[in-house]
Amino acid sequence: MRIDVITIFPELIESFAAVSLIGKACDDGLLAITTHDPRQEATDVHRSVDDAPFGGGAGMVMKPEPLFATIEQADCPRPVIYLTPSGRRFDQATARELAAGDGLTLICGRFEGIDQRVRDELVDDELSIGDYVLAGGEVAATVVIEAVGRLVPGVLGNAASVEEESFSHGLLEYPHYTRPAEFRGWQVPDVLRSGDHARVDRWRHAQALLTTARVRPDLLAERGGLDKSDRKVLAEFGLLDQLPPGFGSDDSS
Ligand code: JF5
Repeated sequence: MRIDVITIFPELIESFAAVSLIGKACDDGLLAITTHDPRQEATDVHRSVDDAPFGGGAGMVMKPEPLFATIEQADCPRPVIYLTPSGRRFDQATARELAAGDGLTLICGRFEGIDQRVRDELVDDELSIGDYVLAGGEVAATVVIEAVGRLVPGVLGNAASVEEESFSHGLLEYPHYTRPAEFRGWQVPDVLRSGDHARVDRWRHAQALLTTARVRPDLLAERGGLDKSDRKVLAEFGLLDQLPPGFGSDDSS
């Protein structure tokens, strides 16, 4: 899979892409991450990539010529994606769709953003990693690279963990424990040490349901709320009364 990144801070993306899981995937030939600096395409003596906005107002806007020149000259892979708080929310479903393709290009904006003609004529999709404003799109690009890259076949050692993980089944993760069984007096739950694998699976499912109900009730609603078997497994571990208001089985509202 080829991922090209248009950025005036290529070293930010390159340092990220050189290490850890993504660095290994690049070394193994599974991922090819290439940066393109639009400043290299700027034609004026100052190598300007930004200019004042037409119509006035605060801040600067990234000029269209260096961005068009960069993308056309590098023959960047599609889809071309602009990272912006105005985009549609990037999520695991989008990561899966992108990982199923053979490449993508990420445009990192700086200043107030990029000239609208780049968005109209060059960009295929606009993605946001969340409802906050960054100083530039580079950190958002690293988020997309990691979420997509780890789904490319061969990048993760253990394919089972991809299938099992959070969001694949629309629930948040259950609690994880490792040795020691007692740490500073805090015990690992007995059920995890019982050797009863079916009961362990039910406990984990009950914990995932409870955490999701408390932290992300919207995810549980999307999944269709709690059904009869969900309530049964919560009851098995005495967790029904820990559900937040609105999920209680004795809810009279
Ligand atoms: C950016 C103008 C792009 O801030 C972001 C961002 C937030 N969520 N997803 C992306 O991107 C950088 C800032 C200002 C355009």
